Amino acid sequence: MPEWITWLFPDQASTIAPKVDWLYLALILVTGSVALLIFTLITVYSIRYRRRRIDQRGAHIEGFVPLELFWAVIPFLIFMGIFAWGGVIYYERSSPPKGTIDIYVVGKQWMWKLQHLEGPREINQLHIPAGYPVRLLMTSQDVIHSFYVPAFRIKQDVLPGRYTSQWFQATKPGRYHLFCAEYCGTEHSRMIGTIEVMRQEDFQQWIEAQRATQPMKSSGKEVFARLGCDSCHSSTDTPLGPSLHNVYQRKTSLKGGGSIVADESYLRESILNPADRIVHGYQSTMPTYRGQISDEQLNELIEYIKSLKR
Ligand code: HEC
Ligand SMILES: [Cu+2]
Repeated sequence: MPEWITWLFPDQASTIAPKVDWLYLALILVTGSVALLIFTLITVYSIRYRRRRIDQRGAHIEGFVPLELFWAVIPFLIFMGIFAWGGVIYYERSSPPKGTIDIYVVGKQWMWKLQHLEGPREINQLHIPAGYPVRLLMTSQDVIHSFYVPAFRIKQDVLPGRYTSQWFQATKPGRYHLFCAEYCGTEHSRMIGTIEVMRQEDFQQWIEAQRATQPMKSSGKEVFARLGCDSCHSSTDTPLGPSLHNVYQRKTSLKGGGSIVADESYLRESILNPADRIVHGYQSTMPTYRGQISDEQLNELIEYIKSLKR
C-alpha cells in the first residue's frame, strides 16, 4: 500500500490488513469513479440538452441492444472479479495455519475474559507475540458480542452456546484497540480493551512471569475428576463409555450413520448436549453437564481432553 493512501485506513498491524485494504481501495475507486461519471453526465446533459423553446419535444428512443449489453456485461464481470478477490481473502481469513497459539475468549456483559493455554487469565487485555499466528476460540456467556480489532482487520461474532474462531498474525509490536462490535446492552460502548503485541522475547518473559497459574489442561484435569467423568471414561474403551484418548481431531463414527471430526465445538457439544450425537456402539447414558460448569471450566476441560494421548 503506497504511503500517501494510508491516512485513509487505520494502522495496518496484521498480515491480512494490507490485503483487505487493497480490496477496499479497489471498491472505493470502482464505485467512486462510476458515481462521479454518472453525476457529471447528468449535470452536463441537463445543461446541454435543456429545453430551449416551449414547443420542443424529446426524440422517441427505442433502445440499442449492443449498448444495453455493454453496460450489463461489463459491470457484471467487474463485480464477479471483486467477488472472487473477496472470496480468496475470506478463505485465507477463515483457515488458520498449523501451529497457532490458541487463546480462549469468553465474552460477557460487559467485558472480555481471555485465557492462555499456559494458564494466565486476562481481562480486557491480551498479550501476544508479533510474528506468530494466533487463533481465538471464542464464546459468550450471555448475549451476542463481536470481537473487533480494527488494526488487524478482524471482526467475528461471539455467540453464546458455541465456539466461533478467527485467527490473525500481528506484524509489529504495539498496543491496539479491541472493541465489541455488536450492540450488547447499556454498557456496550465500554466493552473495550487492548491487544498488547510484544516482541517474541518480551512475550516469553511475560508469560513466564505469570507462573503462579497452572496450565489450562491441569485445571481441566481437576474439573474432570470433580465432575466424575472418569467414572465412565478411562484410557481404553469400556462398556460405560468410549476412551477420550486421541479423540481430538479424530473422525468419530456416530450412531445412525455418519461421522464427525472431533474439534473443539464437537467436544463442547458432547459435554453440554451428549444426546445430540451418540458415538457409534454406545447408548445415550452420559448425563448432560449443562448449567453445571462455567464457560471457563468447559474450556479447561476441553484442553484437558485435547491433551489426552496414548
Ligand atoms: C455415566 C457415564 C458417563 C459420564 C459420567 C460421562 N460420560 Fe462422556 N460419554 C459417555 C458415553 C456412554 C458416551 C458415548 C455416547 C455419547 O456420545 O453420548 C460418552 C461420550 C463422550 C464424548 C464423545 C466421545 C467421542 O468419542 O466422540 C465426550 C467428549 C465425553 N463423553 C466427555 C465427557 C466428559 C468431559 C464428562 C464429564 C464432565 C463425561 N463425558 C461424563 C458416558 C459418560
Ligand atoms: Cu459486547
